[in-house]
Amino acid sequence: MKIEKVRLSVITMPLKTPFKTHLETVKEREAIIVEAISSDGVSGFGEAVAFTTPWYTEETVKTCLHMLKEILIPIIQNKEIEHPSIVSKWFEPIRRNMMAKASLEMAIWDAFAKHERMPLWKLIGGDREEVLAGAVVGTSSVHEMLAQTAKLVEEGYKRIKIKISPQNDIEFLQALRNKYPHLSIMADANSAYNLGDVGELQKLDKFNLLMIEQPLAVDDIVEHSLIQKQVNTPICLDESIVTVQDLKNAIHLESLNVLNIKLGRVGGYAHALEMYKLCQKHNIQVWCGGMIEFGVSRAHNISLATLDGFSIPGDLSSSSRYWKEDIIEPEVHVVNGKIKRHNGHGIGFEVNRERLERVTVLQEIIK
Ligand code: OSB
Ligand code: MG
Repeated sequence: MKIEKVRLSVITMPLKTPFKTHLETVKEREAIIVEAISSDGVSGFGEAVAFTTPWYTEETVKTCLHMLKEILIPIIQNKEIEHPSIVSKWFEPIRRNMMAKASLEMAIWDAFAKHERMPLWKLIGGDREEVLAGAVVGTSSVHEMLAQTAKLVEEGYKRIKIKISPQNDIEFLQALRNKYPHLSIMADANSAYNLGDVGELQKLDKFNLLMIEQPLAVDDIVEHSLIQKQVNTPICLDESIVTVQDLKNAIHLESLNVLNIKLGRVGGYAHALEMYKLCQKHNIQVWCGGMIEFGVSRAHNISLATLDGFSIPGDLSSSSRYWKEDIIEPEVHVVNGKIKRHNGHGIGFEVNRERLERVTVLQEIIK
């Protein structure tokens, strides 16, 4: 298979309700839909999940656009691709820029699976018929947090993650636990704590959380290990694990018990699969993270989460969690806390081109 041209569509859509973390409030989501078109006319889709501003990682929509156009697409264009796992090797001389790399790499995996006339989940070795869903609540008031949670629980979600910081953690978690004594709850701090907060973090043990995600700095591995030795709640890393080497270091230091795997953060499938295998070998649990994404990335997440080891519900929610109308057909639906995988070729969902056009603010075709 050869990729002859790539269509880049920058799209933008408002969220139904703003998503708040201690770092940023996301009201409007911008992303790039990457369509890799093979010389046989087969289209594969990927999504660059960077935000408009660099609050989660250093990438932005504009840096991704630059990387794709000037650096990454020229590397893969019109080269024979015998298997999509080669793409991340071709990208090795290019430093970081994981979300830009992932968006093109995942489009190529989709196109390749379609060429092979098989589902992408099968190509990567998945087998779960249904993946385990979960929803995330990012608000600044307890009232709003409880209201959103109640709606999600009613919709069948069995696992809720809330965004916390030292300013609201006890208040939020106490309220949530009082109302839902048996719900699976996770808390994501997006680096809101530091080593001196160990006492504060120990106080969270009593809420019986599934895990606490990324309490300390985005570039820390050492201090998470020190914290994990002093708190009972399992530590899950997100931002700290960008490369396979990061994961090896973290395993070596026992800095994590759980890994949140995001295709975008780690540069695509090849790295995600390598990390998955390492985690299995070292008894680290894994789940699929979310990026407030559109349908293309949602579909890829579902493929990834069909791998047997994805035994913890991920940040995998219905299209309707954030969007009035998604860009894929059918939309993603969570039923009874699960999402059925699709058995069509590639990602198994179709991009609704008319809908995509309507939300596109910039389009370029790289030939
Ligand atoms: O830290 O996991 C995170 C969303 C955007 C950026 C970072 C994170 C998140 C989430 C997932 O928490 C939200 C979702 O996609 O439902
Ligand atoms: Mg996180």
